[in-house]
Order: sequence, then C-alpha cells, then structure tokens
Amino acid sequence: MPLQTTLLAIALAASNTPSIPAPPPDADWWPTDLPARVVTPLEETPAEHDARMAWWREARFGMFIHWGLYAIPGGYWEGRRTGGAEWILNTVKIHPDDYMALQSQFDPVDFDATEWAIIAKNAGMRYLVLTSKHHDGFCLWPSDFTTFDVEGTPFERDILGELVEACRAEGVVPCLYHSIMDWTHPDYLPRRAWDDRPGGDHDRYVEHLHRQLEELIERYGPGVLWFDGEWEGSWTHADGQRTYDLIRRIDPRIIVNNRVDTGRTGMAGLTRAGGYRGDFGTPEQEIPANGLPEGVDWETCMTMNRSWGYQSFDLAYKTTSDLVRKLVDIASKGGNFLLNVGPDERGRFPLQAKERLAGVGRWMSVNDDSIHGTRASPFPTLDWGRCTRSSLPDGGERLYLHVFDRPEDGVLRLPGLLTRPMHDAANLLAAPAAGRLRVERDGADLTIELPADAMVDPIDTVVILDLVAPALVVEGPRIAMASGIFIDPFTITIESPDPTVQIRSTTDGSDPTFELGVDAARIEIDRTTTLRTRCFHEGEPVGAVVERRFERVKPIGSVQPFVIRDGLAWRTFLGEFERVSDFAGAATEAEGVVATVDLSMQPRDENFAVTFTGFIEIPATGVWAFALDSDDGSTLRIHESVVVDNDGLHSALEKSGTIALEAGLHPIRIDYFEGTGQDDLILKWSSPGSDTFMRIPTERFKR
Ligand code: H79
Repeated sequence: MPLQTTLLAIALAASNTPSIPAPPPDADWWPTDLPARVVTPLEETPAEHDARMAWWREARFGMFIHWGLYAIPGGYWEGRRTGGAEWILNTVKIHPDDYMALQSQFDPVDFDATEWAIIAKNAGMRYLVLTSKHHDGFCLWPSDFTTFDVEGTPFERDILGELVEACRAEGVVPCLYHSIMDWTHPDYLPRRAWDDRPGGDHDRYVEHLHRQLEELIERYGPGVLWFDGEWEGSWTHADGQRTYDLIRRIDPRIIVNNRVDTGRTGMAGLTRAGGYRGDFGTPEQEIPANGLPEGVDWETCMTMNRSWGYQSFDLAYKTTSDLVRKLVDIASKGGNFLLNVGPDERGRFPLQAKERLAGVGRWMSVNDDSIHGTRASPFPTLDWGRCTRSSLPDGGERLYLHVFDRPEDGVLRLPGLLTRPMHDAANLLAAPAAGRLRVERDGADLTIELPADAMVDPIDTVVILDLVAPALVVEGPRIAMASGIFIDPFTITIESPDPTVQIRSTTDGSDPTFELGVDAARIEIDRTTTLRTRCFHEGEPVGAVVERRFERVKPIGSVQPFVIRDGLAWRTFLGEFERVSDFAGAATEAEGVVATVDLSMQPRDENFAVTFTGFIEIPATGVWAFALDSDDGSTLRIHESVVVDNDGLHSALEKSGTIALEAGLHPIRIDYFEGTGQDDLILKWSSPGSDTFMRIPTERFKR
C-alpha cells in the first residue's frame, strides 16, 4: 500500500474503532469520557494525561499471562531439564527452525478464556496483560503479517480474541504484552550466535512490528500495550518515539509502558530523565524502596513462582500471605502490581497458582476498598504494616491502616500525624459496625488501640481512620543539601513541611529546643559544622531530629606532569576476581591506551580486570562529584585516595563520592573487574553546584 493510502486507512480506522469497550453496568471506574480526538503525547495536557491514566491508577492490581509455544517444552529439551521457560530458545541455543516446529504441536484443548477472566476478576484484578507475542516471535492471534501464529497450529482458534472478549464480559480491561526482541523473525537483528539464517533488516522489522501493532489495536482495542526486549542495541530511542507516537495516534487512550523506548533503568525499571516515551515505569521482580517521587506511575511485575512461562518443576510459589502483603506494599507506595501466571501446554493454570489467586481474592473480597482507587501512604514507614488512603467527599481523607504485625501492646502508632481525626474511634474494614477502636493523641502522634481479638485477618487486618483533612505527617525539616565537604562559605535553606510547623536548628551539636534553637530558614555555614534541626508544632517537638555534617576542606593542588598526551593507559588481567584488591599483584595480560573509560579493550567476556591510569583535567576549582556505574566491581582513586568505592561482585550498580580539587591536572586511577554475566563500566562527573552526573568529555583524560 502506498504511504498515503496507509495513513488514510489508519485515520479511518481510528475514527470508527471504539477500541475500549462499553463499561460493564456496575463498573464506575471504567474509562468512558476520554478524548476521542487524535493527539500526540506532546500535545496532551496534564489533565488529559490524568484522565487517560485514571482507570489504570485506580486498578492497582492486574494479571500477567505468559503463554506461548514454550509451554510445550515447559523447561525440558530433548529429555533434559534445561530450565529457561519462555527463554528456552536462548537458554538451550535452539535453532529457530527447530523451535518453530513446535507450532505443529500446539493444541491447548483445555483453554477456556472465560475461566481465566473470571479467575482474574475474582482475585480482585482489574486488568489482564496477555503475551500477544513473546521473544520467540510466536503470535497468539491470527495475524495477516506472519504464518508463525496460532492459526497455523492444530488449535487454530484466535486465543487472543477469545480472551479479549471474555475479559470485556467480566469487566476486566484486556491488555497486551508485545515483545520488541524477536528471535525467529527473519528481519530481526541482532541474530543469536547459533542462528545461521541469512538476511536481517532492522527497518523492515520495525515496519513489520508497526503493521502488527495496528492490527492488534484495531482488532482488539487493548487498554495497555506492554513492550519488552528493547535493550538490544538495534532498538533506538527514535524507534521508541515513533512506535509510541504511532500507537497514540491510532488510539489516544492507550497506555504504553516505558520499555517501548530506551529510557529504562535496568530491572529497577523507572524511566531516566531525557524525554523518553512511556507512561509508566516497570520494575521487574522487585518492589521499589520508599521515597519515590509522587506523580510517577509505575507497575511492579512479578512471578508467582520463579518462572514467567510454564515449568512443572518450579514449585517455589510465594504464599498467599506474601502475595497479599506485596500487593499492599506496592499500593502503599503508589504503584500497581502485575502478578504473573504461566498456563501449561493444555491451557490450564497451575493448581498452585489457582489456589493462591483464590486466597488473594478472599482477602480482596473484604478489603478491596483499601486497594482500588487508593493513593500512596503519607508515612515513610510504619513499624507494624502499611497505609493506603483515599479522599472523602467532604474534603476529609480516609486512611486504610494495614496491620501485618499487631504490636505486642496493641497500640498502632501513627508518628507525626498532626491532622485531626473525624471521630474518636477507628473501625475495622472487615466489620465497620462491630469495631470501635479508641483513637488518642500522644503529642505529635495519633494512637489506635487494637485489641488482640480485633486482629481478624492474620495476613493483613485493615483499620479505617477518617481524618477531617488530608493527612499532614511531619517527619523532619527538609534540608536542600546532603552532608558533605565544602570549600567556600555557603547558605543552606531549611524548609518547613507545612505553614503550621516551625523549624528550630542548632550548629553546636546540641538538640534543638523550641526556646533555644535558632529560628532560621537559612543558615550560613562558614566552618566545619554539624547542623541539627527539628520541626515543632504548637511549641512541641514533632518528628525526628535531622542531622547533617558539613566539613570545610582545602582543595587538593593540581600536578604538572612532564609530558602530556591524550587518553588513559590501561592494563588488563585475567582471573576470577571478587574484589579490586584481588588483581593488585597479578601479571599484566595486555596493555595499551584508550581515549576514555570504556571496555573496548576487554580480553574476554568473563573473569578479567582492567586498570586505567593517567590524569584528569579539572576545569574549575571546587567540590567535584564522581559516579561509577559498574557490573561488577570498581573503584576510583584520585591522588591515591578512594573517591568512589563500588567494589565487590554485583550487578549494575552506581556509587558516587566527592573530592575538593583545584583546577588543573590530577592523577586518577580506575580499577574494574568482571566476574560472570553482564559487564559494564561508566564513569561520570558532576561539576561544583550541579546535581546531575554527566559523561566526562574525552579531552579531559591525559597521560
Ligand atoms: O517476559 C518476562 C521475561 O521473559 C522478560 N521480562 C519479563 C516480563 C525478561 N527478559 N529478560 N529478562 C526478563 C531478564 C533480562 C535482564 C537483562 Fe537487562 C537484559 C539484563 C541485561 C539485559 C534489564 C534490561 C536490565 C538491563 C537491561
């Protein structure tokens, strides 16, 4: 089709495809009033963005389904237990032709879309993400653009279509996972090393991907498109941008994960700064720690056992209690939980998965109000559990207090919660009428008495506390600066978390009191100082004392080497190293010169080390910060002192440190080693006063 006809076809399809279906009668959270006009993401206003994300943010809980040809081998190949699940082609290095032969065996006679949708709904899940295509390239719908699809199997039926329809009937939003990486498509690059088929053309592959996405969106109207496998070098930021924009042009309501683009930060999954496309971050198999910025959308995806695809021998299932608490933990941090099931080759959910989903469903049937439509906790941590919250119609706020471990004295403490409770009692969500739990103020804290017999659910008993206004929790003053070293005197700003809260500080090491502390939002620091600061409410101390230490230092003088040339000298070493000190005395394997800190000289994939030596040219006197991102260990020394210690065996990890330097040349040394697995080494710096790390320009390295 010529380009213009294609565009016209897309525009027509977009205007008359109601891709998100009519709401089930009782679902008031279903998206109905979203703009049908065509917008690009850059034209979307914040209000339009919020409207588009609303159903997903409210949903909080969804089901992931990994299903495809890999369910047939199920982690066994040629009679051997190889593991690998949905990665088996890659794990066992199976030739694509041999893998594709599985297509003639795919006949999941027990597949029942309605049963799957009902299991998800009964577990309290509001959306379902099915693998339309995983990395193996097999398509679960009859695609016009490939024969490697379900239509070419003995089963023939449109699995994706059946599940989408069943989801709609049950009030579950149907969504699709679609892999960018594709090990069997003749045009996908890079090829696996054992794939000897000729050809491959990245642009043609992207074209193919786009045609399939149009087909999926127009036929099935997914609520979310969930990409993956974007990390191989062939997929670029421009590809991500084009793909995202294409999707949003066809249907502006669709929500797209951040793996569509190249801005994902490893398995932690959030999107780095820099204008990358994607509507939500995707932590994989992990739950972020506290302290995520508000307004960032994210979803933790996780397996119930250890595998995404089906493997009969993987019996390491998480307990129901663990799964409920993970859901609550995620909701308390403002995220979504996408919990995976890997159905077997006949189309059955594993029994253990069904049991756990039913268990989570039992808890949700009583406590779903404490999950759906809630927002993140106002408390950084709570000793006994978690908190979620939602707004009340009259301007008040409802806190859902999730008690995992009832304190021995039965007192639930809400530290620093200054807001007035609406009533002098809290209630159990499970039995609102029965429970009257006494609420009292204790200084800045509120306390709730929870008798032992009120702990009605050992997994998580939810207590409701209504407040007259949104929760104001005072922890400590906000200091716009970490501890550290400085050269010249500077002023520090201290912010109060609320106008009703006053700040008191000391610089002599004593505890600030309301009467004796210094009442100042800005404090001049001109010598080595320990700053202690605290919040007060109506004269009473609130929250913890926050302490910062600032050390005044002299910048280290520069050196003048005899000869100056560009680049750094490197030496490599071979061996199984676990720490930087392990190769200190080792024999040099090779040596040379390199323009910047990279691994271009690496002698092999595993078990080697590199040392870089030379000088770094510092443009201006001041406190410079350096960061080393490495997998495995690394250290940075300047003038023989360790500035960044990122030593030890670990996966990609960034560590940083600071040093005061005069303008000019300074001796520098980076030690790095790689054990097994991934390798990576990046050195960055941050100039005085800046708080972002950047790559160091090549011309700053000398020898
Ligand atoms: O579909 C499931 C898995 O098959 C798939 N994602 C989930 C949802 C998956 N593919 N790979 N992995 C999981 C693990 C791979 C991690 C790595 Fe990486 C890829 C390590 C290095 C390249 C992630 C991306 C961390 C850095 C870049």
